[in-house]
Amino acid sequence: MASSSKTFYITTPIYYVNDSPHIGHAYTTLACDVTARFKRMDGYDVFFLTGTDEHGQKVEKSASLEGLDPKTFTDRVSQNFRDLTSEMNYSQDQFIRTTEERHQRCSQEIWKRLFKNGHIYLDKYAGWYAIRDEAFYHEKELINQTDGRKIAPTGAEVEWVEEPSYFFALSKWQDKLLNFYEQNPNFIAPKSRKNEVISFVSSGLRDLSVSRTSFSWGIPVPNDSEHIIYVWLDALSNYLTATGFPNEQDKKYKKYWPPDLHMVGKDILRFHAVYWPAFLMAAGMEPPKRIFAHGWWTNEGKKISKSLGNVINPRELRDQYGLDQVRFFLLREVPFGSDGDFSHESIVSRINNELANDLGNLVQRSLSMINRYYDAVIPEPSVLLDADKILLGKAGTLLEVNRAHFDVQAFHLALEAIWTVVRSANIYVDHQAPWKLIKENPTRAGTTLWVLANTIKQIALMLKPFIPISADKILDQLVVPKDFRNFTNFGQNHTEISGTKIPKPEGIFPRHLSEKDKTVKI
Ligand code: ME8
Repeated sequence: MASSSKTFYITTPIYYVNDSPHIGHAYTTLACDVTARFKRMDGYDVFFLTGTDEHGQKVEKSASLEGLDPKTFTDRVSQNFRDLTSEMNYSQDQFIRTTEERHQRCSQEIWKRLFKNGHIYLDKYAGWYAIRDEAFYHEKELINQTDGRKIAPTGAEVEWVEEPSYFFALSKWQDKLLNFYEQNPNFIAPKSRKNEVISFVSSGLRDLSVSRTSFSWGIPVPNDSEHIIYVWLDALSNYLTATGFPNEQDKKYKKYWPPDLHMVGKDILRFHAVYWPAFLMAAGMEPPKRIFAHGWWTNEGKKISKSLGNVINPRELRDQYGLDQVRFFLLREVPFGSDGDFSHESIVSRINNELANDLGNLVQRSLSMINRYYDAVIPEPSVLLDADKILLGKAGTLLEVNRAHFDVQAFHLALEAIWTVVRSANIYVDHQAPWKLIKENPTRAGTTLWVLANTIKQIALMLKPFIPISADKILDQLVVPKDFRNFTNFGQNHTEISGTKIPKPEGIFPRHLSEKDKTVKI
């Protein structure tokens, strides 16, 4: 596609390499991938970034538990996250690692700017720290356990830390942040999360410890090698590193900064919506445009955790159900932003009812009729009746409708909008009954099959960001040229499809036998 003046910079969190990727990581990156693909098809010049967060005490500890030095350990685990990107068919433009040299330069430059602008001072930290969250907690935030232990509100263990530390003067940013949220009402989404952030900031901000001295796996503080930069300041700056910063002449930096969307889970919203804009404003830089904090997946009603042994490996899920089936399920099942529960029963039901029955049957029966009655050539339309116009109209407006849904990350609504058309198309087939018309009124039968071919094409185009491989198979069956698989002229060129000779249709979404079905069979 020609180069575009519309740019879109989207990021995933960079994942800690203390552990293997699981469904939660796959979910966030999937949401970004679907957005990046949608925007590209819609003519945007997209920069989609993902990667790994490799410094800090948590990673250092995991490496030592494995008996490895942190570098060897992070090389290995980071590769698992990189592998996930191909296993899940993500289309990132860059995969960043915080152990790269360019990132050290970027992170240190931000530090220098904060220091030069008078926002960092040296003091001593004495307080609680949760290694699992890599976060400092105030005594009053902690929950007392019956056994006398204290835990963070996230459930993480905390430990008492006392060490020399540099501080970022976050307390000075309270009013500026509140003002920023007011001026930029779409900065934090969904709304409930935005309210949480505003109430957190309104209740008063304490200065933030931004360096550590009790371990060494991190980026050295410029001019004080006793300290390493706090892992969250290090990690957040990855979004700048990837654009070529500190080279402000870098084409990427000029083109893409500030990011259009940081996609995160609700657990790390505070870091992105409070600390990050404060760091950036203090360094004299533009904050991102939007942070979306999505909800949390549980597994069959239980929190996903290694200790419970119920971690869902995305690769295994893909092998069991199919890649696009998993991609579809994750964004279809749960309103994006809310928490969701994974269950085998629900994925099987989505696959069978919606992919195999609704969509699969629509494609299969429509194309089979073209194959059988029209020698596999998509027929010419004749006069369009109301029913034809209504269906084509519904399909043709999908782009406008879904642009609006994508603008607010309502992926579930985008899929629902597509499914409304899929269901309408199935009702149309049943009502029009082309298999009867072919005997009574062949011209009319041809028109209905042409309407269906067009509708299926629009459906497949709209589904392409979500289920790229399957949507391409549908578009292959309609012989839509690769160059036309985007949103240019969406819903307009209805007639160009007639006269196309199509291949013999093949099923795309096999039904999946549920455990119940399997039991019945035996
Ligand atoms: O927090 N449900 O990395 P992390 C949904 N390195 N999403 C989940 C999930 C679940 N059960 N579990 C994890 C970090 N996630 C930092 C980020 S960014 C500058 C630094 C997803 O490996 C979700 O996106 O702990 C969450 O925010 C992220 O993984 C946390 O990944």
